[in-house]
Amino acid sequence: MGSLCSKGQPVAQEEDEERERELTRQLKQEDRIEKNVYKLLLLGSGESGKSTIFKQIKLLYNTGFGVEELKNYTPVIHANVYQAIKILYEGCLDLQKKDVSGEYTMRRENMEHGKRIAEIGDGVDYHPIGLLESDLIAQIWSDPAIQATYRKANELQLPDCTEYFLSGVDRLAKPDYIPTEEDILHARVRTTGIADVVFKHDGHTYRVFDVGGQRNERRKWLHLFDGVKAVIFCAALSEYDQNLFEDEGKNRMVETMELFESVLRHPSFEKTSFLVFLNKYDIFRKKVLSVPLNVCEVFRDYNEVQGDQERKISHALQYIKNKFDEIYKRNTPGLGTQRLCWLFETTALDPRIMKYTFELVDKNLVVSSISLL
Ligand SMILES: Nc1nc2c(ncn2[C@@H]2O[C@H](COP(=O)(O)OP(=O)(O)OP(=O)(O)O)[C@@H](O)[C@H]2O)c(=O)[nH]1
Ligand SMILES: [Mg+2]
Repeated sequence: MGSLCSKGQPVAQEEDEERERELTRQLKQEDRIEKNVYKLLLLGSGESGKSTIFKQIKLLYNTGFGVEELKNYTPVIHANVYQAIKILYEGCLDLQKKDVSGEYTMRRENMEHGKRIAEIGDGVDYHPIGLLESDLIAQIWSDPAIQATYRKANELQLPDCTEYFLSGVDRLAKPDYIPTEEDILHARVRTTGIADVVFKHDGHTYRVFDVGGQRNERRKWLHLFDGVKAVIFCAALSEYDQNLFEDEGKNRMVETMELFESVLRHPSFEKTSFLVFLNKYDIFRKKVLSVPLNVCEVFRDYNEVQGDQERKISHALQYIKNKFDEIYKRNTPGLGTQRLCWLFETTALDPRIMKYTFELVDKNLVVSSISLL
């Protein structure tokens, strides 16, 4: 699947490098002209939510999505559904092999439906989900063995949009289906290029760049490192019990913290402020009540606090915030004189939370421009 560029158009892989070169040329020119534009970079590892935040910016402060752009997302959403059901089906078959309890034994008809849907999803050409497919998918999804497999989602590289799309698959299969803004925020497309959007807020002009976060994408980031006002570093709070898509032996939170450290140390960012978006707070709130933080190797010293759910959640969140703060301080010589860092817990899917967060970002950046002069 290709990436989405600033105008929301798919970009073929082979066009990437030429576009990168062109973008670098353009940026060099524009940097000279755009002295009054705040340049912000969205950085972070894969699936941390950068593109979702980018989409929220387009929705809140830019032109949003026209009907044609919304429609362009239908194949992406259908592909997300095929991918999710295939991962669940194959994951369930694997679990069944090692299981004697019968928990992972699908109903016989769903074994056949699963095979059929996985084959359709593997096809080279786009096969829209029609009423027939949606019926089969809904049956597979409701199978108790598939639901049991879903509870092991952290081991399966399942996209976070799985439940949202699979539990309402009949809606996506209607012939007159047009994706909603909420659908688009949930849709998962791995970014493979660079995208940008310009917007004005409170008298300031911002230019925000979105990049791909998986390892093989990160070499492209360097093109953007000059003249950056602030880095929005995204880290998914919920990834502490998951391993990387591109390296199944590496914990995602460990990777994110190492990445944060290396970005902080980059000489281009000596005077660049950092806005750390601790994202997927909605998933984290539920997860942390059943999966202890100390399953993650960098959180081994975490001791859960006693008390009600809210207390447990806020205690765990504060612990992670402290970890990021420590990394920032450890890698910032002359603390408070050259750059600043703010931490926010975010849910990129929620427009209200994002609007509130962007207001704070705006205020902090303006204040820091004055105080760091
Ligand atoms: N529940 C939940 N899902 C989120 C949140 N933020 C992002 N997602 C979902 O997580 C998936 C990945 O998000 P992306 O925005 O594509 O991640 P990315 O950082 O751009 O990933 P790369 O392009 O690979 O670097 C999408 O399906 C999003 O809808 C969040 O706060 N909560
Ligand atoms: Mg992305």
